[in-house]
Amino acid sequence: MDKTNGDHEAVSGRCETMSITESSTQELTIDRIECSEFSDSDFRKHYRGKRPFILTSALSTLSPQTYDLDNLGELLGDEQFYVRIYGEHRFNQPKQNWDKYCDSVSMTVSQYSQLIKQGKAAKEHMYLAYQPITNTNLAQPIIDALEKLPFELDPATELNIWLGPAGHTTPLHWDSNDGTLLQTTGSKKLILFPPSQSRNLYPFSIFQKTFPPWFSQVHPQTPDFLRFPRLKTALDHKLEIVLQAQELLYIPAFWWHEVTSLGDSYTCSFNRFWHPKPRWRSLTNRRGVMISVLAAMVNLKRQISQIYQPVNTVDNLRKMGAKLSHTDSSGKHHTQSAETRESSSNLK
Ligand SMILES: O=C(O)CCC(=O)C(=O)O
Repeated sequence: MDKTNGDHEAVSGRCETMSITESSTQELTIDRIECSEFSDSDFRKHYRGKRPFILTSALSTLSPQTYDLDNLGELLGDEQFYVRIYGEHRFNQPKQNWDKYCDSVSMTVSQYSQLIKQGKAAKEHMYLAYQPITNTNLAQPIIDALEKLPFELDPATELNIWLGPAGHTTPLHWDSNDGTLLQTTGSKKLILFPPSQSRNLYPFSIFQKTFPPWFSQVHPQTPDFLRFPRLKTALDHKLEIVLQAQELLYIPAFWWHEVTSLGDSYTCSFNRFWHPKPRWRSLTNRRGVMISVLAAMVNLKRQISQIYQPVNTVDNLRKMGAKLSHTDSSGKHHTQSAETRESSSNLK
């Protein structure tokens, strides 16, 4: 994702502002605004498509106990979810050396919660990421909270859950729709850059097979200026915030973001994407448009499903009683027990 850093006027008088100095002349900020003091006209005038902001008290109708690991396991029952497995060593290497984005496995939330509690999810960087929950009994209170927001949004995707151990980082990327990230448990550090910095963040090439082209090659928390000299300029435009429980972050389409779960336990968030409005805003990002066109031309969708295609490389998945899954060339998902998969395939 990437976006334009729009005008920078703060909504006067009622925002606590977190600011970071940009190039000593211009100040970039992410406003923290109390939900009851925000309006649709504030949204359209100052933020929509222009800059991120945090709404506090937006999720006060949600009970924190609901998102307790045991309770989530009970609420979601036998439902299977994909869990990404990045593995112990991927994050210690430059992204150019990754052989693939991640492996994945499907399991219930109860099974995954055990892995979090035992520390295995943290050790293996396992993340139950971007899984739709719209059809579960977890969804309605969150959808109700989103419907009560004091500004208008046009849904582009389902409601998704992001559940994972503290310490995990979702690599720097952008999305082509506006996003809202709702934090229900724990806190997350977000590093954001405006779309204007895309070139200085070295996006992966459209032809590269490991990462989709909306991911950056850089690690902003451990910068390699020899390899990526323009990153120095991007860092002058960096925004960094900590999203606390019960807060909601609005991320305009095409804004770069890297997300790290903080604390020493686990975090639970939900997100939903929204069509950029007015609709022509999607066309204002040259790279976004180019990627859409190329995607259509080279059937990028198929490439991506291959990138995420689960492969059994983790021996102890079998011990976890996990189910492995894969996507065939027609896009259909297949799931079988780790035991079966291991004996019927030569994948390591
Ligand atoms: O919470 C995360 O790990 C990533 C969330 C994200 O990328 C998003 O909401 O757009």
